[in-house]
Amino acid sequence: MRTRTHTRRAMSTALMLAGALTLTACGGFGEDEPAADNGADGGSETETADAGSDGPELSDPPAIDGDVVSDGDSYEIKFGIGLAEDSPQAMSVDYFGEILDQRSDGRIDVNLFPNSQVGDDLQMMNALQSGTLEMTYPSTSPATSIVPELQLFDLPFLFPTPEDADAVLDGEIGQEMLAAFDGSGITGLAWAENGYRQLTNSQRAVSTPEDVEGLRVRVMENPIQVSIWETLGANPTSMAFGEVFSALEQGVVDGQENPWSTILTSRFNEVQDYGSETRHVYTPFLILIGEDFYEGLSEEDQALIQEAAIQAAGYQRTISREYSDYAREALAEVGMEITELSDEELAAFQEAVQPVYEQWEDEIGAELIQRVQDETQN
Ligand code: KDG
Repeated sequence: MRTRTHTRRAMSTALMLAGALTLTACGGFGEDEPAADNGADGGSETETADAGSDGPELSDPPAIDGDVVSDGDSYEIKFGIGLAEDSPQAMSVDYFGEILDQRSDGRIDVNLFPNSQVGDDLQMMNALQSGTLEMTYPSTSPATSIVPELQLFDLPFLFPTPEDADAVLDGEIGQEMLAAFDGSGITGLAWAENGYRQLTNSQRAVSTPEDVEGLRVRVMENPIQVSIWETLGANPTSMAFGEVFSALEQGVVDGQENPWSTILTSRFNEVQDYGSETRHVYTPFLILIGEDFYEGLSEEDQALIQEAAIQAAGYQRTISREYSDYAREALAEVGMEITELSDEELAAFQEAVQPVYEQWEDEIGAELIQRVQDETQN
């Protein structure tokens, strides 16, 4: 059961960042979306779900232990994310900030900027490279423009279970992928979980690939995501996450695909009537830090930040899976018609997207794909 956390949501600093970053419209929500919860001093207390509320019952974060590094400079880490302040992604950043606050003896202050406030995923990664933002937490899909090897994770139905994903992300392949950021201006610190993606739309219940024909589907800014939905007969449009809510609301697209917890915390159910449990792609999250910023820190602080990122990522995967079950039920309760696929219907989707493997195998690497399939079939 999560407890009250003190998290700085500094809107005032976001305005200062405006000059340095290209601000997108407040991401992911309609006009009436409340601004990020922040106080006059940028500080705020965030009430998170507890057993008494009708929110999800989530595991508490692990107790914070480890050496305290008191010696060193005091500084701020501005941490931008695309999702809402009540998402598992944001909760894990809160925990990351608590670890650093305690273990740096108050020297390191983490400021969370949720809802694509300081840019979309691509803009936030560019801000890490230019030094105007210190950390961000994107899906792998938009990061393929910086590290093409990450395209592996865009392949449909790659991980049959979350444990299969854990084995790859926490093994050699995951470490190789994080190391592939070296020299890009960004340092990869840890792997978290966006999760299994589900299709939603405003037109009809979807249980077969034929039902997808002609649907205008928003996809992440990534060519394999476009290929998947073109192969299924849809009409895909690449778009930054922060623009999705208004595009759905205005009917620019019929549907989108994201994990249940993102669909709920981004309030897509307000503009989407149908959900289908397709689980068509498992998307990891990356915890990233600006390379120059990180290399400029003491070795002790680098180690502290790396440890905190790994701990926060592990906690995020736990609550991501807990939250997913809750979000699916909550979406049904607020009226979304959710279609579960039978084994035969799921097999039909898996067969229908098989050409995506043939189309992208040469670019991603047949050997790498085989390494993952060997890992997941054991
Ligand atoms: O911060 C992560 C989000 O911006 C984004 O990656 C979520 O899966 C996502 C999407 O559909 O863009």
